[in-house]
Amino acid sequence: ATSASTSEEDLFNGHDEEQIRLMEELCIVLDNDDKPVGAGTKKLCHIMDNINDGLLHRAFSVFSFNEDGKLLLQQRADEKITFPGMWTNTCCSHPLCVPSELGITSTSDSSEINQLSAAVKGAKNAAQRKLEHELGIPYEDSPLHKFQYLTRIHYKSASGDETSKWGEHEIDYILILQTKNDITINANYNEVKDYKYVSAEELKAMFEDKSLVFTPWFKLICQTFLFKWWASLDSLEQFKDEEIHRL
Ligand code: DMA
Ligand code: MN
Repeated sequence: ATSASTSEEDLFNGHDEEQIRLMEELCIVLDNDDKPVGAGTKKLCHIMDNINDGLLHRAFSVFSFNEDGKLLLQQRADEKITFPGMWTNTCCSHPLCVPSELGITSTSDSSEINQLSAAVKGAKNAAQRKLEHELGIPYEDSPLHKFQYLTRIHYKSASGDETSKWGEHEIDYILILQTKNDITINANYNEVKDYKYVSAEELKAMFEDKSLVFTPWFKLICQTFLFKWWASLDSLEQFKDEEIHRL
């Protein structure tokens, strides 16, 4: 049978059933100023043709550090439809179109600052949910008050080369989580292939290893902000802003 280039069989050909199922999740579709304008399936939000037409959605990125100041990295599972097998920050995903993650404000306090703080709460709830789903980190090891929101990053990237059908186009909420050394980690191998704690020096050495591949958003954040944050984990407040950094 003939089919368009973005037919169902082409898009999901050879992919993992569980990861195909997760493509039904409802992401928060945004305008350029991070204002929610609707819902879109994870599938539609990550199709490069739609992204090239301007489709943008909300995301979060967690950077979790232990008491020794080491950062928890993960290597994405080969089952992931987007960016498989790549090394990246602790945990990334999307706040979903559910009340706890949408960041709904009442009309009486709809100032921009209140909208941002409601959206940050939604991102923290989503982050707690996904740390548990991907890495088996129990909620008691990631209490909501321990997440520190820093800023937002707007970026776009194809998953693989320019010909790839999948990609990302997000406004990404950056969350820092500082934990004890002995938190529980119980990886979900459908999500995560490997994980490890690294110092800044160890991460820089990993970047020199040509056999390792890193996600584009993690590379962008490393090139811009990460090492400044990392050097000041005790005084992160100075880096907090209400901006959307377009990378
Ligand atoms: C998407 O992460 C979010 C960012 C910031 C790239 P992901 O592909 O790991 O999402 P999920 O785990 O929901 O598949
Ligand atoms: Mn995304």
